[in-house]
Amino acid sequence: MRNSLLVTLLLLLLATNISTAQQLCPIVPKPAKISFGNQAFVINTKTVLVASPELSDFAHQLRKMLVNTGYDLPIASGTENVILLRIDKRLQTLSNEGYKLTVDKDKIEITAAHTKGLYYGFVSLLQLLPSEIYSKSPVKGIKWEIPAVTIEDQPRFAWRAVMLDVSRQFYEFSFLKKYVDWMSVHKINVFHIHLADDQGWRIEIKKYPELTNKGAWRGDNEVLARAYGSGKARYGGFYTQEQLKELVKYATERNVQILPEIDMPGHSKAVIASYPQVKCQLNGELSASTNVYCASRDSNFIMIEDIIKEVASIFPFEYIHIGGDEVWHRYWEECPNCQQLMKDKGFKEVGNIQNYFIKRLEDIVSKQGKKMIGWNEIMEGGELRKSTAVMAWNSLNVGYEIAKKGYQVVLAPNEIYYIDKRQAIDERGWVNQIITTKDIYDFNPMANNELTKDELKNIFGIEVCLWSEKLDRPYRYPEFMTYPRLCALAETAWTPQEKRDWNDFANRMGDYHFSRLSNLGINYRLFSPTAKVENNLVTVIPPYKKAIVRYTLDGTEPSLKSAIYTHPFKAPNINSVYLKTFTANGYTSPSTKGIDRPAIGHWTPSDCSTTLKEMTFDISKQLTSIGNWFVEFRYVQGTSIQIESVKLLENGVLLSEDAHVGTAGIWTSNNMYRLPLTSHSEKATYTISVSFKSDGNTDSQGDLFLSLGYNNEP
Ligand code: TNX
Repeated sequence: MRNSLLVTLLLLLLATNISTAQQLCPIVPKPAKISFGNQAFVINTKTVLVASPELSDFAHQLRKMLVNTGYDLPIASGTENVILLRIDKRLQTLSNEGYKLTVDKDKIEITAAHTKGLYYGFVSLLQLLPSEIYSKSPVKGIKWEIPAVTIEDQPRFAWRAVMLDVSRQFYEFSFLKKYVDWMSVHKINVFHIHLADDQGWRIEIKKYPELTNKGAWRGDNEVLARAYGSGKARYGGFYTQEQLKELVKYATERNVQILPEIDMPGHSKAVIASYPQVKCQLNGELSASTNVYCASRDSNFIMIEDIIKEVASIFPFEYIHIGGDEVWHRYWEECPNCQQLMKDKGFKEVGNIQNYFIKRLEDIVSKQGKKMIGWNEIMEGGELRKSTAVMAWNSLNVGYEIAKKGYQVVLAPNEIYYIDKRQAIDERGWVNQIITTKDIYDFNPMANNELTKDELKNIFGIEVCLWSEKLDRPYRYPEFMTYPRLCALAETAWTPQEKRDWNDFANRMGDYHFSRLSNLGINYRLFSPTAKVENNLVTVIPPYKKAIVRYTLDGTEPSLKSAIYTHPFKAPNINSVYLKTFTANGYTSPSTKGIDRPAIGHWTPSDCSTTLKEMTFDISKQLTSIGNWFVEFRYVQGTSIQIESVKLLENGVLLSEDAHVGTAGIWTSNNMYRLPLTSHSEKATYTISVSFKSDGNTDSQGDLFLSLGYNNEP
């Protein structure tokens, strides 16, 4: 009896020891090295910040990051209950951004070769505290305890970035600051702002006031036409140079560099609308549609130089982004002056004009003491300076090819890192592709066997891009699109590949990080549940260990009143099982509507024709109740199809029809067809008849899905 008690005690002791050793790391992105000790440090009235005089300003800044503890930490000397900041040049081996952080009962010590590293040490320190440290204001009644740890940390990539397109939608200045705040929590260090595009010019340029007087606005009485939900009313805005300087200062304090982008020579409708002389000499429709600078006008380069000069004076970052993407060469082909330029310069193809233009931009940028970066199309038509960096967006392979050529590359491949794409099939997004947080997390940008180690070193950064065409609504959707996908990018960019593991990350998000995002006030997308179904038995897969999953069986949104999932259940209709994740404090994910719904049919190249064609599918098995049913066309590959109408028939008799033009392709629009069913008969045969044609090539392929409308509403 006594013996077994002893054994139990021993086992218990062992178990607690193991659990401290295996303690889940709370920090996102996960540090390169972390180990846990035993006795925690507690911030209290005795705590002081200790820093040498030259770090005094910096210490004051860090001190503010702890205001939520309610303790106004003095900067003083001391030996007990101290937070010590120290520069140690020997830590240069961890790069400027690396740091060491040790926490024990009496002392916290952060050391780094540079204040950038000290800052990141502090960012990690905050994530060892209760998540209320990120609240809007001081929180009472919390024990501000920091577990004993030893961390040695440094980033995997030098360039860890997010891009925000402020042209297609205009964001209030205050939003930019919040965006910076949030990214700095994740050790993201480059904020790329897409300041000029066809739909709006967003930066004050003193020498060319019309750029913002006119080019920042669209609507029915403006030089720019309405676009993407902006409507008839005047829509737009811009940032003054004062504001942008303030943003730079704000970002610098948070280790964030601002990369300004002025997209040229294409995507320049806003410039052309404000200063029409910059476009090519063209006639008719071409003249009206052009969004490309004329390459033959020398005064265009003078204007660009003036603009870049002002841009360079606002942003201290060593790079300026000049765009360079999607330039429609058609305009240069049709412009007599550009044709003359080709003859004069002995250019063989219009692509050489692109190279000529980009090289002149290189000269202009380097005259300001800056390096140039541009989208991968800047590589068209000839070589560039090796100091020029390339942002690869067309595909991952394009990025690798350019790195192979010896250029510095930032990978921003649209197929993985475009966070304007939807996160689930029934959410808003630019194209049909779904990119989840897991997709971003699971991708290793350095996994390429074709490149040598040295060539791979040319890939010095990774970046996600938030294009804004479809972000006009709902309110705060950009936050939902950015988080938590940016958390996944941050960990890819910071943490050594061998330390990355999706389950570990998902649990860390669930245990710690989602509540930080909540306290920061971010409208993030909580992970939705998934499920497996076998013979109507539903087994839910919670997205992380502590996830609370609630479900309904009747196609209604799960609420706090719905059943909590505990074990597999039988569902009469899989289509109307809805699942939703809830956090402990009631924040919810979007619902998973229906589980693993199989397609009700497909279209293949052999079904395609360039004239209208009918296809019929029997859906009696799936159409099990009354309600607003939707048929959705999901493109898989090939060219797109155009759908003209979808009919629902009962025993061959027409019940309802939705006739509207929809497209299913890489670009998808109006591809859902609504077919209300007001009475349902068990014995009837239900079929749908689809009328569609394909665009040009007949190699299109895709699937048809059936779903019951949300809450039975259209
Ligand atoms: C392509 S990415 C563009 C953008 C669009 C984006 C939409 C790039 C350099 N050009 O202008 O917003 O696709 O996903």
